[in-house]
Amino acid sequence: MPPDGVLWAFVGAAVSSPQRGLETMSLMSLQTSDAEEDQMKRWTLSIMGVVTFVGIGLTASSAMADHDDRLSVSVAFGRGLNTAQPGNSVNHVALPKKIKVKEGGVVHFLVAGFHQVFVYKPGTRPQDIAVPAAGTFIDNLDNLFYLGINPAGGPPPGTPPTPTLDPTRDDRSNAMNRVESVAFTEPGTYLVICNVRGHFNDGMFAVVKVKEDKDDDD
Ligand SMILES: [Cu+2]
Repeated sequence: MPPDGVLWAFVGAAVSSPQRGLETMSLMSLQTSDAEEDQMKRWTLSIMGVVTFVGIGLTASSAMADHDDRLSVSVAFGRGLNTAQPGNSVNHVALPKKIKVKEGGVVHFLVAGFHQVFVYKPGTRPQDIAVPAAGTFIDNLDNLFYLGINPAGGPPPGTPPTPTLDPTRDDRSNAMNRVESVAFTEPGTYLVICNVRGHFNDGMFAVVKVKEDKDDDD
């Protein structure tokens, strides 16, 4: 067990920056006797050991979290139901715009409001999407990788959305608000768009970058 003074000194160093704590202690040791100086040196070494150990622990755990994050990634598809009023472009967004996932991973699209997830295979860019001049949906099926659930109900087409208790708020339906989990088993860059025409025109698209998994250590 370290002497009580070490723990106390460590708390002090952690509250300010560890470096400043050590500088302060170096100044103090100039004004102390040899015996006190020796003890101060031991404390300093102990503190440095503790700080290093804590640092290694934080680095290792954040690296592991990062690894797991890239196998199971959440994406906001719509900013949130509090911004989902009709005509409100605040909700016409996919975040983040650059989604990174490892090969064999899964992206969970957290759909908030009236949206439809379309994912295209590598090779399709936003400017390749042929947007019709009118209509609710784009429905460009060329090079499509994943066709998401239609927020207007279905399949089959024409199926009404799940009713809610409040008939004036059909945006609270769980036919619109849902999670769609999409697996990416091949590396490449995939375009994701909202198939609602006005939303895509507002910039509601993102890319999923699927990175080859070369790790053999797990
Ligand atoms: Cu949308």
